[in-house]
Amino acid sequence: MTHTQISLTRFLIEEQRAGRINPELRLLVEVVARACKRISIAVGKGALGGVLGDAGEAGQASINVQGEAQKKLDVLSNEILLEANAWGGHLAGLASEEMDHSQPIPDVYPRGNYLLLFDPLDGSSNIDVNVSVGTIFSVLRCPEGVTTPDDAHFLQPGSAQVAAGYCVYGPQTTLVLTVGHGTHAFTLDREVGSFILTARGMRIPEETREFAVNLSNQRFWEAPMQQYVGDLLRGKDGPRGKDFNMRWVASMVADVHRILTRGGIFSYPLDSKCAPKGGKLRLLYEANPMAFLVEQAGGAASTGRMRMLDVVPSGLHQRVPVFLGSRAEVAIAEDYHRRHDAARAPA
Ligand code: P6P
Repeated sequence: MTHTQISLTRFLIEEQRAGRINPELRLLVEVVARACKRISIAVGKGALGGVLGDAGEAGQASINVQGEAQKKLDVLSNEILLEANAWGGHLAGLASEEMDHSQPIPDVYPRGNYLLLFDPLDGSSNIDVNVSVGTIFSVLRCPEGVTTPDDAHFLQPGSAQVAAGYCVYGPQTTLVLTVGHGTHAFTLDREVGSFILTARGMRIPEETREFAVNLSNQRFWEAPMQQYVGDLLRGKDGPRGKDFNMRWVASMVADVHRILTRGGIFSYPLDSKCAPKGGKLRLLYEANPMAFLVEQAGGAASTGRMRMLDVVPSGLHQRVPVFLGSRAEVAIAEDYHRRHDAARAPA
């Protein structure tokens, strides 16, 4: 690390010195970052580490609360985050995509003022084919006077988050973080073992020519989504008057990182398959942290019909439709939904 490089530790100390975070939140972020380094090492070993493939014994798949087959790395990543966060005294409780219910910090350790929620390894279906995956996390305050938090205490709107971030395990291992004062990226220097500040104050371009959606679901989408994407595909011959490019990694962390870096719009909308569950992506530990990061970078995040960070959660594993990215493009997607709903509203 050269003298001009700023480590995550120095960045957090300077945020604390500026009064933007307190020592407990600084410790929380450092602990999560250290856990992400361990996950990065495990992910990077792949087949050599015996960590690929599905979890479970003797051919019996291990199914999580989402009804999804767990990968070995899903389970390992979850265990790494649980162990790393148990003893520090910064958390009162935590919740994970991989656990049915939230967990208070064990009685043997002191409890702190924060709640941590995470998807320990998002996009895990990509692991076995060596495509980028990532860890997503969200930090809330534990409600005043609550010493043993339960699921209900985690049901806070995304606007209540005090910090959020993800770590993308790709060609680089990069931690992207907000504590409510901009969105910043830190790239792991594997030789030193430190995250180094490589982008301070990321900004998403207002406009874009790039959209990210799983087009194979097109026939299942709601009408406004079909029309919105249909107009994107018509390009300069259609009402948008310009051609668009498409990307779909099927790993939210990788798609969002691209959008934070060069703009775009990401969408996992309602479709007739996932609508009964409310959507595909989870509100508390996928959509909300990504929405916080994106808004802090000048972008927008929405369900298609309302600001994501205003959604009042009704369940720990609640799912929502997601539109996020370049602010002007998200507004256009919302307008397709608004016009559709208005045309069908009772006179
Ligand atoms: P599909 C990964 O499983 C995930 O939760 C997100 O990371 C990703 O954006 C989405 O699901 C991919 O879904 O239906 O394209 O496989």
